[in-house]
Amino acid sequence: MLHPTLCFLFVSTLTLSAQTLPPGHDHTVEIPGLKKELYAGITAEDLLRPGAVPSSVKIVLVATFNAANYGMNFNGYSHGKAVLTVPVGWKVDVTFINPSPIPHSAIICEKSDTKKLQIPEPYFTGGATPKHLMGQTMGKSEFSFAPDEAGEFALACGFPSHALAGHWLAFNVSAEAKVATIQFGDQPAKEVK
Ligand SMILES: [Cu+2]
Repeated sequence: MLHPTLCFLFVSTLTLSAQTLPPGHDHTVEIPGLKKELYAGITAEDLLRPGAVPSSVKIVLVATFNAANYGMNFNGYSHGKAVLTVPVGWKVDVTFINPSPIPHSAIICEKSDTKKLQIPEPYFTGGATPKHLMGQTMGKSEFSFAPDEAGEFALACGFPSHALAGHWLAFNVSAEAKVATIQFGDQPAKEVK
């Protein structure tokens, strides 16, 4: 396993070299070595779907979905630019997929935790992929949690420094909401059905 400091240096180097590219270039570059069959047919809309039973949702998070944010995205979104909202007490089933050879993971944390270099524990019990600090490459895992507290949270990559680099989506747990909604970028939030 790479030492966390080395990982951070590696990411910093990646970011620095990417910054020298012309604007917009990062969205067109192919990330090399992706195992594409792992996420064939999955779209951004699969970020949030109704669950199999009432009062539940199904989330599919694909890390390195495309080259946005140098691959540090979920289904193409980073820096909290997709906002998932679920009513408090609902059950959340997450499928995490990382088709790339660069390790990533997923963890539910407080929104403010995305400013930390490391996120040690999920905020809600069960809310992380196995060994989220080490991450996973070219694979898939599942986890579930039941948020019993309203607030502003994030579904973040738990690999050291990635959340800090923008590898996270906003996840709101609402005491007022009666349905689950998703908001992509500047578009209005819409109910998932
Ligand atoms: Cu990551």
